[in-house]
Amino acid sequence: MERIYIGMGSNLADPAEQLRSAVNALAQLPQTELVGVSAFYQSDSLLPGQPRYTNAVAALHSTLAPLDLLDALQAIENEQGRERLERWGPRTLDLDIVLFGDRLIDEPRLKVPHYHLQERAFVLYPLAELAPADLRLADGRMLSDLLAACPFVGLERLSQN
Ligand code: PH2
Ligand code: MG
Ligand code: MG
Repeated sequence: MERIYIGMGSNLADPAEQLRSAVNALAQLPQTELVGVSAFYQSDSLLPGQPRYTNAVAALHSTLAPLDLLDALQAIENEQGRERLERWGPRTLDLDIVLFGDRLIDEPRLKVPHYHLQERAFVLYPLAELAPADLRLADGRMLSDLLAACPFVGLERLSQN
């Protein structure tokens, strides 16, 4: 069993409902147990001119191999109407593998830890709700250091999922 953190995001078609549906789908993945979901957070899109995002992080225990999990996440994205028109385009659902146990993965389809983790408050703060305070990433960085370097700015933590 490995502990895996999934970053979830949506900025189309009722984002909070998209995340709730995604959580249900994650809970039904084979060889996988859903062990936690952070609060939902809203923030402006990194790309201007798009609707605001709702983001959260889910924690899983799974024996799926990383690329099998990636396939399963993409199937959930597609199921929820994800259209891949442009890189960083608005999306009904984005499911990213942020951390996968203590693995460093560098494959054409999958880089873990997630490339932009350190600059994305909308991933780091929900992650910090679920991860141990002293979490060390597979590349040696401490989650606490990434948080300290990434201010809680522009994030709105919603009181209800
Ligand atoms: N995802 C992007 C681009 N911009 N902005 C926010 N606030 N949240 C996201 O999840 C996000 C984004 C591409 O993955
Ligand atoms: Mg993403
Ligand atoms: Mg993605």
